[in-house]
Amino acid sequence: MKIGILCYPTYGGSGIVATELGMSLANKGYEVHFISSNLPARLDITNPNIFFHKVNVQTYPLFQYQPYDIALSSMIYRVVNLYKLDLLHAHYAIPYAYAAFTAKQMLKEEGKDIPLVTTLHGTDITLVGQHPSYKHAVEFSINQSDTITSVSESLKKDTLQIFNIKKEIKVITNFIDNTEFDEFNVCSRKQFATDDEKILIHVSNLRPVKRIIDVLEIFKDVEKHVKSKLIIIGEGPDMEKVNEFLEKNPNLINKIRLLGKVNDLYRILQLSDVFLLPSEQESFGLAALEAMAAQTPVISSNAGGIPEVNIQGETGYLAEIGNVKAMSNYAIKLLSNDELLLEMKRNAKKQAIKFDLKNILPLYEQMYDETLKNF
Ligand code: GMT
Repeated sequence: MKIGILCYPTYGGSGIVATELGMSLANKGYEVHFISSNLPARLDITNPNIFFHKVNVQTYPLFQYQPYDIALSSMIYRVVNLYKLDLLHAHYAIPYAYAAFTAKQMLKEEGKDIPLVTTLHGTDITLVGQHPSYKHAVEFSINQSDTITSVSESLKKDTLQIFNIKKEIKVITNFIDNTEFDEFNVCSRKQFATDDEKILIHVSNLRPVKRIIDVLEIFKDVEKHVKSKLIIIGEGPDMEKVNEFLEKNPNLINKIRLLGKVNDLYRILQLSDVFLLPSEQESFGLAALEAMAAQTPVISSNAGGIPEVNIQGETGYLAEIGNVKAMSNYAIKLLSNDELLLEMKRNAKKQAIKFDLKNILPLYEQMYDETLKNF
């Protein structure tokens, strides 16, 4: 089967899921064509079954905004025709489902068509998608998709509440390739902490929805009770808030390491003791699952789909959004009890195994087969 994957190339969760899915399909013999504005961050372009088609936007001085979506639908149309694709899979409704619908219309003019699968990832529904500037177009393009999937039950529920969706939404959860974690050599803890210190970690794109100040406040409280360090991985708009926090709390400067975007994320996750995810919204929380695959328990908010991934008292702890005190109390409890910490590390790994690629990939393959059969 020849599949066209439309996705964001960045480190964001939807791009990572799309890339990991495409690479796994390619390893199983599918021909996978990525259509994106840049080479996706984790894409192994040396795989002979993987093709990358960059969307080129012609800049023209008349335009205040360059029409990316038109260039994208033209590229989808061209790739489908040239490589005789069997199916398109849009990851994130905006603009991918919309651009794919337009490409399908162009194909129909020539008596051709191609099935479209749209996977909803989260903010395309809960944040950006419901803004009046996009809402009707998003609802329309989701309804025009031949198959709709969502990465969690919670996101499915939100989608049905926010939009008038006329088709079934199939939940296929995000996944993790545990082998990628198991094959890694762990970094030395000494690079980040002394033997008697615990390591807390947060990984995100530092957007407001991630509530980075909660991460910092949780650590500020934990650090008073448990000797510890905090590692923050990622870049984003709220980095300025981190700097302001450090200016107000200079005693924490040597206890918080800001690593920016790192490539060997897994190695650092593996030496961490607790992953903090106090998000305002999270359709699934792939970052939490990655932490669990690295045997790191999670202390999180109970936003969106997080409770489907992080299990209270088993793989970590959950509290109401913004309840910093509860989250820091949980962290203190966990980090002060080595036996409990070890048990939760083991449970976290068991949970990651439930979401392993080998369990989820067949669900995607089955969904593709059904989509083609019903087309
Ligand atoms: O929030 C992010 O870090 C990026 C965002 C995205 O759109 O790429 O992630 C969303 O999709 C991920 C993959 O399905 C989910 O694991 C994240 O929970 C979801 N983010 C939100 O819902 C805020």
